Amino acid sequence: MQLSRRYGVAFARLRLESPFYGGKMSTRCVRSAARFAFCLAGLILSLQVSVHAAGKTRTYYIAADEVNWDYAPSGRDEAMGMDFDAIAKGYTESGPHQIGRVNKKAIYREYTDGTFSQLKQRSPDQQYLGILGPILYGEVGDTLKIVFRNNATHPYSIHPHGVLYEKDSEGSDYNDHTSGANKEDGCVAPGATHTYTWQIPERAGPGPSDPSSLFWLYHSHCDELRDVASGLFGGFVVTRRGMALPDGRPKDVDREFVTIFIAINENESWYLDDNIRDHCTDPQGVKKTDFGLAAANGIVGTIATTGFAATNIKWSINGYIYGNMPMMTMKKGDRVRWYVATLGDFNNAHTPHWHGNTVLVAGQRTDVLAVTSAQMITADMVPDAPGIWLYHCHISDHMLAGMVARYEVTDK
Ligand SMILES: [Cu+2]
Repeated sequence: MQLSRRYGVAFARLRLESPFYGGKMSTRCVRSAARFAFCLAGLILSLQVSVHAAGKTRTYYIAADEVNWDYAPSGRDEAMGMDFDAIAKGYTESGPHQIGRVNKKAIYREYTDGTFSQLKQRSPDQQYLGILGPILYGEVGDTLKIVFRNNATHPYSIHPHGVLYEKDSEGSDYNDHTSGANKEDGCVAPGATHTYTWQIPERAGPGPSDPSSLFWLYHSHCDELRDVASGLFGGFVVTRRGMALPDGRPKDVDREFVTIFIAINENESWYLDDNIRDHCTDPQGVKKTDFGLAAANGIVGTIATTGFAATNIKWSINGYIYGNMPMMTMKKGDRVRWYVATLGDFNNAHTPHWHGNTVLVAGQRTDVLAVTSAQMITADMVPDAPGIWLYHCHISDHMLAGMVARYEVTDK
């Protein structure tokens, strides 16, 4: 409104002062010209608003599925290029009082349509996403519609960060004085389906110091601690208005990588007892509270001890430990965008570090980030150093416990 008025006044002034109009016009003429300009500017502005407000509705079909997740599918330490050492064996081998690298979990998986009969396959270059739910995309002005099917045996939900939602689309249940349909989003019963509607207004998009896109987490929030430990988390990218390709990805970026550094605490999982039963050879003898005192190599004071409960925390990136994440590859000179986050209990304060190349975060240069639970950071890299490089948590014992991946920069 204010803008329209300003345009109208400016237009009238232009005509008044313009020699083209002879420099002088009657007051009546000026008034009608101003009115015309005012209306025209108003019309243009309202047209723009309606075009923007329309946006796109992007529909995703996501289920919570129970799977057997393997934290280290190759069965060896790929980061070091060797067999597991004594410490790594604690996290990866099953035994009398060790579950090992395969754990029953619930994860978000994307399907092609509302029948939930066909999984949407991930391309080879997306395999590194591992345990994460599907990465969704939206541009400011869009709406995300999430059709959620709970195929699991516990009630779960999807709670998003950042976006605009009403009470039936929050994915969380607490004393908010709502009732009826507004309660159906928080704990979706096994076998049930719920549709969440998330709008992406300006305040969910990149701020003045952000690059053209940013990252938001989503996760189950029926019983937040246990649901996240069970494996239900993922995220979505929001691109600035006018900066998105048709599929929502930012147009000024060549490669994007989402990495969630997460100590997945299997002791907090809904499936702990299933995993003890299925993988420990002496399930009756398991002491669930045993955190141990020393590491397998005798070092005291780290988190990497031999206790049952300690070996049951998987210090992962996207659900992979000890370099088992499929290689993230990019070319020298690519415009690479990293979305980095963490989630979960008090174990989740991490310092992701790139060897070989540096990143820009909100205009500041670094090669180490600091993230604590549910923080989300966007970092831009233009790699100039070709090679295979370590990408790991810089907290030393997290690294010892397997929080290590690699990325590869190829020469053009
Ligand atoms: Cu860490």
